[in-house]
Amino acid sequence: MGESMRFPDGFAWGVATASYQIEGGAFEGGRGESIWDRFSHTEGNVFEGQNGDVACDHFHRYPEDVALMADLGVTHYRFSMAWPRLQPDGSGQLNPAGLDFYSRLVDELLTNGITPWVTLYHWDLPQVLEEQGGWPERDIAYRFADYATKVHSALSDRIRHWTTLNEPWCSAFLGYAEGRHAPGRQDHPAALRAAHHLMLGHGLAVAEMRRSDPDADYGITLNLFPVDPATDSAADEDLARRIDGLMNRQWLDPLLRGRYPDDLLDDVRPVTDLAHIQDGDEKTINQPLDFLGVNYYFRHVLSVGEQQRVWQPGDEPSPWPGSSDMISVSRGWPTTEMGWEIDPAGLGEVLRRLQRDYGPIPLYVTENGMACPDEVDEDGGVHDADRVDYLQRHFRTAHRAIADGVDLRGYFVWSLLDNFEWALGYSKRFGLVHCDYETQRRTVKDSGHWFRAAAAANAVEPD
Ligand code: GBH
Repeated sequence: MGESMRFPDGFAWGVATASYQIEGGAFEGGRGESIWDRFSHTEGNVFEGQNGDVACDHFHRYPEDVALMADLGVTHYRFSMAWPRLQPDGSGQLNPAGLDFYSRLVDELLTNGITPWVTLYHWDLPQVLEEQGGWPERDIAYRFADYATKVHSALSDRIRHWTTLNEPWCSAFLGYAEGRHAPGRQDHPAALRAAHHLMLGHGLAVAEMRRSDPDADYGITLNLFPVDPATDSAADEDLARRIDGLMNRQWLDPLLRGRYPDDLLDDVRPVTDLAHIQDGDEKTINQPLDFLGVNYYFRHVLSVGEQQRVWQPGDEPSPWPGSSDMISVSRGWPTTEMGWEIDPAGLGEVLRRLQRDYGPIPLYVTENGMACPDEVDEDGGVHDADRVDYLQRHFRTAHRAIADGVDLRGYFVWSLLDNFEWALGYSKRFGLVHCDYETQRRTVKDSGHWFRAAAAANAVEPD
């Protein structure tokens, strides 16, 4: 074994979670209903009819969970706030009990020397706002900015890292196009409007938060993918361009260059007249950012299915407006339990591309991790060797990217705990820590012990 691969001083060794996936306490502290409550309580949407009513009961057990993080040597904790806990009716003054929960959590983190890294929106929209039209309606961008600004002014004395949105692609296209996520709508024009209003809400929120506190850090988290054509046929190459537009450039270009890509707008014109993009919106979206968060899981290798088919109402739901002919090709590589091919090199490609095409901007991996069928062993441990190997390989890739000059400042593993994996319920386990949902007992997995050693050394072993 060669010399260990050390990360730069101050590198953030983080773990990530999201409110609906871990909190539970769904009916406590005056919390309002979210679209995920409604969706998961509606039959047929989630694996075995499961929901986040209790989840990991983090709402009550947060001191134990913060102690676990401290024990693992976590330096930064990325978590999200449930909008309906803070604004049960989607507007107005903040709910004191909701605010109190997050305030206590933040104090607990700070007492343990862990930096809070907040996401304002990780998919749990107040149901009342969905009933007013949800993200496809322009007014919601202003509602989001109002919510963000109020939470920010209440907590920015202690929270210095603010992320507006997690993965707007999922909110817009799984929520409103494919319908596999809440609110479960299947309407391509609406999904494209949702995408724009998410971006607009981000821009409005960052502008207002920065005006009131210029010294804190503001950013956003995107799920980004390398997108490769399966063959060098012109049709596959064109498909890869279109999916790269929808998946990656739809967000990166307005955020960091102040303009939607022309080719993306051309691609979606058969589905929408684009009237929802008003003069000045792109400028609003193009706020200076202090960091960009990258969630990386796998690569898309794509081939055209049917000939250049444009989605029509009544067609099978696809999350790709204007590009419903896409087929994801398997290369036969080993996969995670999600069926995702394990491809650490793809992380390096995403990071280098950001640096090259959109930099300079400080980058953080805000999610990366692996689902495994973990069980507590007779010896009391959880022996997730595959996850240890997965994390090691991805961290090495990150280290090589830094050596090549990529400004990567930290890495948050998804996830601290096994949790509610959206439409897949509790059937997929991503945690460094195992959660027994009957007893709420937490057990640190081998990957958690690996993380502790790596964080303490600020280094990983080379291959
Ligand atoms: C990220 O989403 C999320 O930020 C995080 O909340 C999630 O737990 C994690 O990755 C792992 O998936 O619900 O049937 O569509 C990435 C997008 C969303 C894709 C959930 C897989 C599960 C299958 N993921 N989805 S389904």
